Amino acid sequence: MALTTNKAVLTWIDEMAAMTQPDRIVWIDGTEEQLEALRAEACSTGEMIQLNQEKLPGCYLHRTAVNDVARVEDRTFICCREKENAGPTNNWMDPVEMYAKLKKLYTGAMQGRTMYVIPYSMSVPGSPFAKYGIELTDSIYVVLNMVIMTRVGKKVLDLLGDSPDYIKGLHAKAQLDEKERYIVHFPEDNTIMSVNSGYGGNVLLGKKCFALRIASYLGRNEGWMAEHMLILGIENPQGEIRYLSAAFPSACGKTNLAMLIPPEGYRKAGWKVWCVGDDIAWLRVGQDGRLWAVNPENGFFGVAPGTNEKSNPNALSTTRQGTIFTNVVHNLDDNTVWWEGLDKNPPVNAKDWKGNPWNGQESAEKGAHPNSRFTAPAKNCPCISSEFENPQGVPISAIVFGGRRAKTAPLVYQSRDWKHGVFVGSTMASETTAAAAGAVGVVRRDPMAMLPFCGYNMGDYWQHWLDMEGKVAHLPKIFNVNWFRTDNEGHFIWPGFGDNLRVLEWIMKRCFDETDGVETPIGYVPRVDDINLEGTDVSKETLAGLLSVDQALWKEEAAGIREFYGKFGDKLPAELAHQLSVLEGNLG
Ligand code: OXD
Ligand code: MN
Repeated sequence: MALTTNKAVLTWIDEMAAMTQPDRIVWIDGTEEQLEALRAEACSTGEMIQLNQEKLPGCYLHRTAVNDVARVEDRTFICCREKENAGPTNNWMDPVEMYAKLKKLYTGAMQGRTMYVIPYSMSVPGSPFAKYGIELTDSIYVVLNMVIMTRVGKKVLDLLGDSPDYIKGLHAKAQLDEKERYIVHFPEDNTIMSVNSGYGGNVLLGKKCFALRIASYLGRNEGWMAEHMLILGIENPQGEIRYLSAAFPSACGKTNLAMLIPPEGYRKAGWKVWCVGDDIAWLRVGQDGRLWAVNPENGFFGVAPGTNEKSNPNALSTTRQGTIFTNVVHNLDDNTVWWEGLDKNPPVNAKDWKGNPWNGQESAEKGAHPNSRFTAPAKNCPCISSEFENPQGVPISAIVFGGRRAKTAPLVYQSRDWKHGVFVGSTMASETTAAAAGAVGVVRRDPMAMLPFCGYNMGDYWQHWLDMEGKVAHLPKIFNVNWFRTDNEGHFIWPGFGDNLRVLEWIMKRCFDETDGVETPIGYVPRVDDINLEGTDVSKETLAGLLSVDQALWKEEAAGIREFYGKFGDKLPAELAHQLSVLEGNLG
């Protein structure tokens, strides 16, 4: 039974059903009874495995196909009418051609299957930030993940009413054929189409596809921003909470930073860190002229390997109930899960992420896929912010960019002003990781960590960032951090994790004019005495090294930026070309 009388919705679903030819159509109303029945069905077919309900209540395990374990950037398209509007960093195809190609792949793709209709909201339904979507999928796994990651149910359709203003998403697993796998966005049609994949980032259409690619396009047209950013609140001993948002390329420890536990000395003094979001921020200008942010998601789709009691106890405890694990190790002895970096006791009697027998004490092969994931409800997180559901969001004082740079970038520096900050964000670079398919360990530029997620020409996106300056009366200050500088043996110099709060403390003080900075050719760095090192093994000399700016390396960096900017031709904002010349000038 359809849960709405909205003509635009019903007509679209009829068309999609005529093409994909499912045996039945099921509307997801969001009730627990319906979800429980779906979980049981998924377990009966082997699509999911129910885990030990005493140790992990409400938790399940899923394995994807072995050829389908990560986002596929080379199969991801932005299909707007003009190629130029997708820009040099996106794959593009003419929409007419792409629709025709997809039609062939979707025709009959749901025969013998059920089409689930998932009405969902990104952000709190009914809030000023909220945007609605409907995802059609033939995967129960997708339904159950979307229920964790977004706000799903009939209420969304009630709020949508008769409006045609929603994002259409169609997902079909088809044959999981990697050569015919497409993740396609039609920003001008509010449409997302995903076929031949079952992996989260490609199929949970509310996340990267909607909340970043489509939303970034909407944000530009409507005067707001959709960013690949965590949001956190830092509470000082006086009980004042200040918020920042931070962009890092995939798998740079964003979830860890978002759930940071202060070092002991800080905890004792009364510092607390509150997580508002770990991956995506939507930012709007508030009535008070500040920039306000919400996390449009409702859960965390985090990388499992490396998550442990030390690196991220909050994330670990978040995954202890109501969580779906994907591609981790299944411990057959007690029907729980394990992954590399969880602890030093890999199970002996287990199955690896492919479902093959695996003995963690003996096997040379990894048991969990490096990009194995947990999908966990945000409300489980011990440090979830009391403002998580605030429909107005939180006011942002600092925007932080970062990446993995072994040598070039100092531990932290502050941009001179907004324009320079946009330049800093546009030149971000990092090493690739396992979150995206392809080579690991290669340095690539990833402006604002949005390279794979910007739904339009990146040059126009930078201009949009620059234009925000005129819209926000009280602009956040912009910083860059690098937790990953290494010594000559390749060891990380900065302890990272909770100790990153020492750097965030400086950042917040700068935002409130409570401390000074030292000017360098690339921006302001802290005075060595202004980063609290008490309780660390880091000496002042080491810190001085971490804060140093190597002119020769930065000349190389500037040359790299010039080359990168060259790709954007006329779309490169003049202001950014100017900022690059200023940097070159400063370097002498
Ligand atoms: C992710 C990513 O969040 O790849 O999954 O950025
Ligand atoms: Mn991400």
